[in-house]
Amino acid sequence: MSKFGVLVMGPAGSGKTTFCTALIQYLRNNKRSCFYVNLDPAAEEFAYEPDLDIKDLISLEDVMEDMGLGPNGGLVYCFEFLLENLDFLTEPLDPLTEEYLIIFDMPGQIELYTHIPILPTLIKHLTRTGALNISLCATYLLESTFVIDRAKYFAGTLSAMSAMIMLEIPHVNILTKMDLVKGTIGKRELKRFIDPDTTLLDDDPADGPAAGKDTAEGEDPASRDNVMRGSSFKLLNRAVAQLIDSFSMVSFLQLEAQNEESVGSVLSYVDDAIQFHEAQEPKEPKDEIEVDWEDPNV
Ligand SMILES: Nc1nc2c(ncn2[C@@H]2O[C@H](COP(=O)(O)OP(=O)(O)OP(=O)(O)O)[C@@H](O)[C@H]2O)c(=O)[nH]1
Ligand SMILES: [Mg+2]
Repeated sequence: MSKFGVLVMGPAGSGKTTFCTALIQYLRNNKRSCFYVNLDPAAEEFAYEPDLDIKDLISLEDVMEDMGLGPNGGLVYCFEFLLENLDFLTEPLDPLTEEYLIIFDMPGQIELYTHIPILPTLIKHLTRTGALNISLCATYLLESTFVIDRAKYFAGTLSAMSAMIMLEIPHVNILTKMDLVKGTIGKRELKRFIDPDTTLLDDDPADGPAAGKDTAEGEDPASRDNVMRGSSFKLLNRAVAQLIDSFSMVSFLQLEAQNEESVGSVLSYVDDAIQFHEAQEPKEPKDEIEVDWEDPNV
């Protein structure tokens, strides 16, 4: 029996929990079953109560207090604890049938997706044949408001690519909160963000006349403004953009969480990536008509 799931990742505040809520609502409206797993040990508020919540295993607040750790160290501790107690996931997920979409709502600490090998270990457990055998699609969410700050946009895109390379499972990148930028950016311009275009750095509206120039005499080279418009910062951004370009792996879907059509469209990409529909049992036709072949009127 196969199982299906979607892992919702992305930086803090990128709209992960809102996307999970919108997905659950959409699945319910379309008579599909889902199982909501919260893996953010600091999350408090939910529109839909999780079916499984990491806070029932371990709470970030307790860890920070008892171990004297900060929020990031505390989070890493919580995930290491989860990896030592995988039955917490296995037992409730094991009985789920192929009709369910299991939604994993992840925390927003970016280091979890970039350089700590905790997630690959967790994903191996979720997807391995013989263990839970979940056909899993990763989604990586990035705020569309990043398009205003191109350096930030490329940094975010690099983190999405890093997660893609590290996790090695089907992966969909999503620009969220599209309603916030819709009226402010033209279609052609938006396309350059959907398929990252390195030339975005050549015509950055944030560049003033001083951009790319080294610090003038008497100015503090370490001040934030000088660093951000200095030639080294430009070169760094260009290198990041070229790295993204040379892999040509990243492109984005667009999401407006309050728009049902938009949520349905993102879900169809996820369904395709995990081949959800191919695994479903054909449903019995509802109104089967009995035909009496002996009847001369038929
Ligand atoms: N306008 C708009 N706001 C959104 C959308 N999606 C999320 N938001 C808002 O963005 C903020 C953060 O959303 P969350 O869903 O909590 O983000 P998150 O990624 O789960 O945050 P963390 O779990 O703290 O990392 C909230 O105030 C949401 O209401 C959207 O599509 N449009
Ligand atoms: Mg959240």
